[in-house]
Amino acid sequence: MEPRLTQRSMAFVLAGGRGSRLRELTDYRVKPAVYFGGKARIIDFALSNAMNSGIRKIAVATQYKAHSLIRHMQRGWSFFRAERNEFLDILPASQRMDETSWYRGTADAVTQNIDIVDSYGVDYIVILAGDHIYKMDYEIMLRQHVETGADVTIGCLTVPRMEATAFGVMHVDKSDRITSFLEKPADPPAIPGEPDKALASMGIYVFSWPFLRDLLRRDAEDPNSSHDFGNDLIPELVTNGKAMAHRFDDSCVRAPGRPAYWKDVGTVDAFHQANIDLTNFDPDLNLWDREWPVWTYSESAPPAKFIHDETDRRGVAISSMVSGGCVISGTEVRNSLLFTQVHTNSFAVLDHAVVLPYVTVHRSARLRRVVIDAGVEIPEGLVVGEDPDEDAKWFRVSERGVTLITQAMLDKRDAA
Ligand code: ADQ
Ligand code: ADP
Repeated sequence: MEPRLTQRSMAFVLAGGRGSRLRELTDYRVKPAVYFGGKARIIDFALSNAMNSGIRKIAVATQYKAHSLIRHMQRGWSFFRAERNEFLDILPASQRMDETSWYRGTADAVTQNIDIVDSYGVDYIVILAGDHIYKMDYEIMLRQHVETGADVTIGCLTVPRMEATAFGVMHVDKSDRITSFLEKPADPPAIPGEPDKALASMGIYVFSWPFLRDLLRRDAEDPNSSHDFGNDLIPELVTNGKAMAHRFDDSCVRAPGRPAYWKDVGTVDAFHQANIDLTNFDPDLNLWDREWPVWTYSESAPPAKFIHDETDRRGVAISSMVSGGCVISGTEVRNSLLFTQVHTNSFAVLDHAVVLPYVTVHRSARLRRVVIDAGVEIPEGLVVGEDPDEDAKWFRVSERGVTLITQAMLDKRDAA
């Protein structure tokens, strides 16, 4: 029997970019290491897609603030077995060859590891970004790539035209062959006949490995290249090769009854909204799906506990998700998402709060529309989300009025 396409393929995950629009959330960790959904980190979505698609050879290129990411993968993703020809390799920048530099562009991150990819002995490589929340079956994309004989197949989706300035934007012909590609255009070209929409690259690429290896070697010699997929390699292949679009739609997921879900949680607003959306009655992102689970490192912790305290205040959570190890004592929690080991005390109120792990909320704090960084100690009586001017004095208030609270901000406030 022929091996499955996914067995002849590897995933190469680019996880080096900071994600500076997440502001202080990425001060100590790169965007793919940012927590999401109560238990997971952002990178778990791309890694789980690879796993669930049947890909068991994965390389993750890291550079900026990689400690948290590396620790997470060591804890949560160490079940790959070399005896079964399965690998998950972490490839930090600037440890390869004689380079003193970090990875230059995204393509350089692969070029510097050509020998490692060679050692996997795969025919195909799926290049992924480690910083999106989505569920996608890469096997379908691989199959399309092989059937069309493309040089590169690019995952793409329809986005509002005005949001497409952050993406590579393409035009395609009737067969979905890409006829033009502009990386992050200031004035994105619309889909013909749909003036408010644009076809955007998801930054997901499938290549045959020997083809990409040759391309990378040529690119490495090119003094005019910034060694980046979106800026250099993809535009070149659209002009001089055969680049095909793979449309991300409901046929690319195995999530019965739910729409295809893809989100870039790149800003504090988008991050807050996507997390809070999980508390909806019927969220678009189904984390309960046993066909397509999101794998992660899960700390062992006792079940969440809700305490009716000595002052007769009830600890309750309504329309919320509360992770293991949490203790909700005499606190009212509404429309909120609490990660592992969050402890809250009497008379406190949490409303539309995204609370990362190991946070303590002391008595009588009232927090509305907040993102609280990991490990933060919220002092007694702190009120956030009622007076935007006061909040902005100490904390980071987003465009849409979500307040990000970190320990460094609280320490500064304390010192003042
Ligand atoms: P961006 O996301 O802006 O656009 P980029 O900053 O290159 O592109 O990041 C892509 C991925 O690579 C991210 O996961 C990032 O963490 C990682 N990364 C960035 N620099 C890296 C480096 N030097 N080494 C290792 N990893 C690195 C890209 C495409 C667009 C497309 C969008 C979709 O260029 O065409 O539309 O992705 O989000
Ligand atoms: P972890 O991976 O340890 O669960 P985080 O992603 O929250 O946690 O943190 C990433 C790294 O940054 C960790 O090494 C953590 O110890 C460090 N870190 C977090 N907050 C701070 C801080 N305020 N000052 C210095 N280092 C920090």
